[in-house]
Amino acid sequence: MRKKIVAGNWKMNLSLEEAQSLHSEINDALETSEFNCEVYHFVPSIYLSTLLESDQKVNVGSQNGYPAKNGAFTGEVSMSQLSGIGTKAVLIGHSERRQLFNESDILLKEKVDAALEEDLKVFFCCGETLEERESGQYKQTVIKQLKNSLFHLPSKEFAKIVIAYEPIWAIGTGKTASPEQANEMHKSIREAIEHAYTQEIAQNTSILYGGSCKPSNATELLNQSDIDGGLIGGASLKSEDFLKIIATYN
Ligand code: 3PY
Repeated sequence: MRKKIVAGNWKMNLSLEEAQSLHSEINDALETSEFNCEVYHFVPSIYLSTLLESDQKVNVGSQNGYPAKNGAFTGEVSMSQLSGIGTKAVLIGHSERRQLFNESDILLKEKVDAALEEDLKVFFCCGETLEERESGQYKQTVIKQLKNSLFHLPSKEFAKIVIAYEPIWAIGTGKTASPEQANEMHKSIREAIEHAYTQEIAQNTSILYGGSCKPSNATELLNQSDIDGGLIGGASLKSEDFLKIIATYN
């Protein structure tokens, strides 16, 4: 049985005080309620150490990491530094990293390898632009991202990956993929995994949906047959909204 996962991507938001209080509100609420999924907060890296100290029900992960262990890479934080302070997981390939920071499939492949070497749980993001969706090339685009950065992994390593499908046209735009559009892509991703690996691995891989997922659309999206959870942007910044989304899996 694959795991259900609800993960908040805070992006570059919140003061330290706000971050601490949001993290502990979610932890406290989960202490006393039933929930049937793993929960993650992907936080700005300067808050990792502080939040890792109170890492209880909510796992704390980084939004990025650099593949080299150390060296002259001003401003970067390495996967080995992340794991050295107890970070559990890392987001790799979010569309904002691909688009705003020109991260290529080759760099993302190096990041995946470095993160796995450090035993970090990899949440690998993929997704197509509006242009690619409208041209009908959306499945090919996403499968190519997986082939280029993930499918070189041996089965044992690939089995540790969580995939997050985030159509770029649904990020920060208020637009959401319909449950059918999202599930169709998730099915294609699962088929591609089966093709590259085995049916068992494909069936065990958690594939999350991301892109303007909020309480009002979470129930329908997250209950689709091939959707195993959500990577939540704006709605993860409000404890009430994030808890409602987590409650989808009660
Ligand atoms: C969004 O929902 O906007 C996201 O980018 C989640 O990662």
